[in-house]
Amino acid sequence: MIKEFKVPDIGQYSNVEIIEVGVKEGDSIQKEDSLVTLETEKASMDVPAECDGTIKTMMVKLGDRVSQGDVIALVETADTAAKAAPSAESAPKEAPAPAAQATPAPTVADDVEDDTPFSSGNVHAGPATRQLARELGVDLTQMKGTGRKGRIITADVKQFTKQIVQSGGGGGMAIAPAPEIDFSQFGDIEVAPLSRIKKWTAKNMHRNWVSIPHVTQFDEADITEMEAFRQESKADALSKGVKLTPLPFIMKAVVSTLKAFPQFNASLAANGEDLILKKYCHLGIAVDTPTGLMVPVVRNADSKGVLEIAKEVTELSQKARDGTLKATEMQGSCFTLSSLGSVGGTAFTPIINAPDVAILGISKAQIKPMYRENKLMPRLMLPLCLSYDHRVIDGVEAAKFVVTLSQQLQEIRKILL
Ligand code: CAO
Repeated sequence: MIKEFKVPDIGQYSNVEIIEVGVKEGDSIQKEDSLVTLETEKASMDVPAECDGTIKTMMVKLGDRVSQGDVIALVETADTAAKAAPSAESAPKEAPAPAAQATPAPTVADDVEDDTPFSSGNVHAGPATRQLARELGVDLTQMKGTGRKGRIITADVKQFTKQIVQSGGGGGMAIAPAPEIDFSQFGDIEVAPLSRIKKWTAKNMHRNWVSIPHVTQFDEADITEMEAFRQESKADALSKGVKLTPLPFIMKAVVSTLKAFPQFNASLAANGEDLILKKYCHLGIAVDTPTGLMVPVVRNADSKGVLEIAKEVTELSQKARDGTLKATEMQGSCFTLSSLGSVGGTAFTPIINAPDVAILGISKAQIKPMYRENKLMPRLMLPLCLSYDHRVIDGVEAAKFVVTLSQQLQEIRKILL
């Protein structure tokens, strides 16, 4: 028997849009399977099947508008199918629904204690769950339902989203948790707890690494003249109690380059749509301490001279090592420098110190044969490694920044005089 499945009583609503069609012609359906989902301005609701059967003809499609009594589908009901197959061993279990039988109400309710299971394609979930998944941008087909009859409930959507956030990934590439390994099975071990600072650093580094698309641009600056100038100035500085390393010169060159590229002296707003350009220039300096990495901030580096900056870096790094830095002395950086120049290495890829949008890594300067004025000359070359936030800064801008910085370092006297 062919039966018309119609839009049931949907209260005061009429001309309601079909936002989802869960069945197609030829599908076998069971009583209460969702045929279509309707959406009013207040809620969405599934229209469930009145009884078991097979969809013969779909009378509606996605986007159509329907009202109470409109025919959704022509369905060959299960009892007819059984009658048409006399060889079938079992008789239909249910009597055919009389035409006058009340149509089941649409299922508006949802979530944990929803009594009405419904399905759409392969996904069993109610309207509120679907809406939540749409809002959070997660895919219902990737979830396992913990509701009755395996349906997906809002708690499943929240749990699934939480897992993605915690693993720092998404798009089907969520990071699997690291396996717990008993290393003592391979030999003697000792367990040393991480310092408070290292734990804090680990959290921030991980967040910055997974949330910022990093790219690192490399270059070398010829600091032969800068080094000569530093050697000339060293004794005088020392007489004033200041140890003059390359770092404060590099900081002055960075300040000058930031003036030319204000998008590097900036932070991405929390809305992800605005760039906050800073009129001040505070520089973060990565300092290695026995308990871990700290980043004190030299404020208003643009209004300070090399000696003043050198003195301040020495004082701040000493405080960091003594553990006497105040929280305020670690806040407000615009751009950070991380120098491994005293240690060695040719290059590295520093992690951005958010909310900065870039960080400059400095490796050890080395004398290299460079081609100048048609001949090879020994020059002191300083490796520069600029990691930048590719959401904010384009590759060309980063390359220009590093080239400019390199030129500023090459002609450092011009900046300082
Ligand atoms: N190339 C060659 N030599 C360099 C150099 C470079 N790029 N940078 C510094 N040096 C030399 C200095 O000139 C000094 O030698 P002299 O005494 O002969 O002049 C020596 O190395 C030691 O310098 P320093 O370390 O005392 O001073 P600094 O100004 O270079 O650095 C500070 C200060 C606080 C940045 C540093 O002590 C420090 O903690 N660095 C580690 C930062 C870090 O951990 N970064 C990684 C973070 S993870 O991204």
